[in-house]
Amino acid sequence: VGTMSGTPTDPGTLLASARQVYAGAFGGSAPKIAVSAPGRVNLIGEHTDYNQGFVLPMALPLVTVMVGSRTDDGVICIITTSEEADEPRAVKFAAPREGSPLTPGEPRWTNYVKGVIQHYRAGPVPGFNAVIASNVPLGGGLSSSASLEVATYTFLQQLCPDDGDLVSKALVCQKAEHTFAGMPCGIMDQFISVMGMEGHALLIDCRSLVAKLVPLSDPKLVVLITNSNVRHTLTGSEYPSRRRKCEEAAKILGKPSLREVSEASLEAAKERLDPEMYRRARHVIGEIARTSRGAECLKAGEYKKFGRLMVESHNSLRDDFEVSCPELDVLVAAALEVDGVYGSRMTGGGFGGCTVTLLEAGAVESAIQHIKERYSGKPTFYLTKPSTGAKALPS
Ligand code: GAF
Repeated sequence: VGTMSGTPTDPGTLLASARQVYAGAFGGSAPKIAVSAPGRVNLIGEHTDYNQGFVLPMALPLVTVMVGSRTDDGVICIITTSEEADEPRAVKFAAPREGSPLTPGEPRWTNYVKGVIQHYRAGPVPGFNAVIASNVPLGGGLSSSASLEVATYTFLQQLCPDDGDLVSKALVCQKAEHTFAGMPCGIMDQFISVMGMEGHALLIDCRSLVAKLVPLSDPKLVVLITNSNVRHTLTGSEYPSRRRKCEEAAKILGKPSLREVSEASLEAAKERLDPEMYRRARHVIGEIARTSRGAECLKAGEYKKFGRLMVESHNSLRDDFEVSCPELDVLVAAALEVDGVYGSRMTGGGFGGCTVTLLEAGAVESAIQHIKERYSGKPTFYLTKPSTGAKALPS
């Protein structure tokens, strides 16, 4: 990961600092368990996962790490080193038992952890002490929450092993987000954080939950992430209301999901949907088609074609799905003015966060320079490579 305006802590340093905080807080001892789980960037396929469609994300070298050890007192004690987390940053609570489940509450950052503990499949979870550290920007649209959930699950697997089924692991983490964070997200973020593969993006079919590897390791190609540093809150009403509209549209069209609706049948049924619902459905149906075409283009090395699909995706998210914002639009427009840029779009849920730009390696410096000149805010840049999913680290 490289950046022109503030280098994120490298994973080794992150781990070392988590270990140090652990030793300071827990009597000088070394943690017996260490795990990491990545954030993600989605190349194309936005707001399609909860419509049973396709998505094409890759795991990032930005990660959440969790270190810790089992205790015998049935008490869970967790510290986060994140300065952006709400207070308090150290919490203690009893491990869940039959009749006394964990419940969501304050501070909010603990809900992602508690939700996973509560829904863990191979419980009962014993007491433990742990420290969490992350270099995934919080609320930046790069799945800091999914990386926290998946790190927690991976940590629990070291404490009390489960059967290792990766799809169920992603589903439990998604359930934690639904029930403890109140965010009715799709499966993309947890899935890629669990299953990411170095050198590959994943074309995930969110209906069958089967993923195909899409190689992405051409040294002439760069994936540049630009953080607008404008915050979004997806737990607000916008995300759930988009999701509801899509589900209502599918229902009116007599289908289980918008995945089952073709562009032609949407046009034929246009009069049966209110105009807003029609535009939302048009985005989703077009985006699902763009995503499977996009995967083919990447495989064939047709970067210009892929770039055009990225731009179509952005325009559709801006105009039909209405989840972009002026800052993201400026970042995309600026990137597209640079020679050697194939395509650019907002990535993630929207309303702030990041853009993703695909470009020739030789164009990176001029792209960053130009975007900085055009954007009135303070962007952060990440040059990223598709990375590995969650894993246990040597302790
Ligand atoms: C957020 C959600 F968590 C994902 O499930 C997905 O819907 C995404 O927004 C939009 O594509 O990251």
